[in-house]
Amino acid sequence: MIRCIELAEKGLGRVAPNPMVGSLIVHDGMIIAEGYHQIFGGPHAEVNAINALKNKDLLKESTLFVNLEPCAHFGKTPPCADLIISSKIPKVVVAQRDPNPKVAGRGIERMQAAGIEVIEGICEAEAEFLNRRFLMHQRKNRPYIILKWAQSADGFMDRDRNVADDPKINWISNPATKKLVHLWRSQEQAILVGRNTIINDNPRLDTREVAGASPLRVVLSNSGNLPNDSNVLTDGNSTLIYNSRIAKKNGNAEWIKFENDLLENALSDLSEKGISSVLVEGGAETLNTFIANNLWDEARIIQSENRLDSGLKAPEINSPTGITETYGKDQITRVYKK
Ligand code: AOF
Ligand code: ZN
Repeated sequence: MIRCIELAEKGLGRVAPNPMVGSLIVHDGMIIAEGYHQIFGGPHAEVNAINALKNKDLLKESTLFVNLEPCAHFGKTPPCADLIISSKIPKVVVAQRDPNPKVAGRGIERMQAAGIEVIEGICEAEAEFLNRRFLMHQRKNRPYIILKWAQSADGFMDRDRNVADDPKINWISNPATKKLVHLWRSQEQAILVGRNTIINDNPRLDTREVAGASPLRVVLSNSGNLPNDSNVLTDGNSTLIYNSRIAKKNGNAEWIKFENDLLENALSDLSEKGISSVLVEGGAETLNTFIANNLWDEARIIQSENRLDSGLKAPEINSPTGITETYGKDQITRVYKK
């Protein structure tokens, strides 16, 4: 099952909002075929594993492993449970059930009704962690939320904008870290910043340092007022601006208005649009809004070796149990809520 999860992970950044799924076939104690869900809309893991096997006769003496319950619905592909049944596989080992209401136990029931022995719950915690984005999206109708920020060794996020031309502005100097952040962006479906970040940094919020796809750009702003020449409005890629005043479309930018509960409504609207994860890149005010509303699942904090001595205080989260690793000259701490 750990091997299934390893295979599944190859789909990170390619299959969302679908789950990452890996599958393999074991005959006589040996893995004889492997497959995983490679691309959104493409064949499911079980289909790829079964198709990878040349000698289909072996299937009737084999066990199929898969980290998610085989599907029971006609989606973009026919039900995997039916393929497993028609392939005469006698035993299936599953890490966890699929909460998608179209599946939700029906895949397992259908296989059992056909006489297949089904074992559940193997490496369930690992499978749960693997698919934390998909599972949040399915169960809570909101995207999985990853907060990300960089801070100085003394806990400041940025220079104080009121102090002119602080020479230490470029304190995140490690280019490897920048590349890592672009990799993180390519692994999530949306990237979110507040209005101040657009005005102060005029970011492009893309993945130009890595090969992966760029996420949908999302701006959270009460007024919805952004400078007309902002990169996120002019470069031709899509941007959503959730705000409390304006509803309009202009080229690839769309202003979506919610007069009340802007953050909650923005998140459920993203969820309905099929966004299963969002990387929140700041600034401090936006990050603190997510923290104050208890709307986050994971935080990734990049800490530089440099001090700023003054400035805007970095957010604080009251979950001190993080895993810290050294990354070049920076330290990266990951915190998972609860
Ligand atoms: C599986 N194996 O490898 C995956 C499954 O639109 P479709 O047809 O691709 O269906 C997507 C849904 O199927 C997805 O929401 C999830 O419930 C399940 N994904 N199931 O048996 C797989 N990727
Ligand atoms: Zn399937």
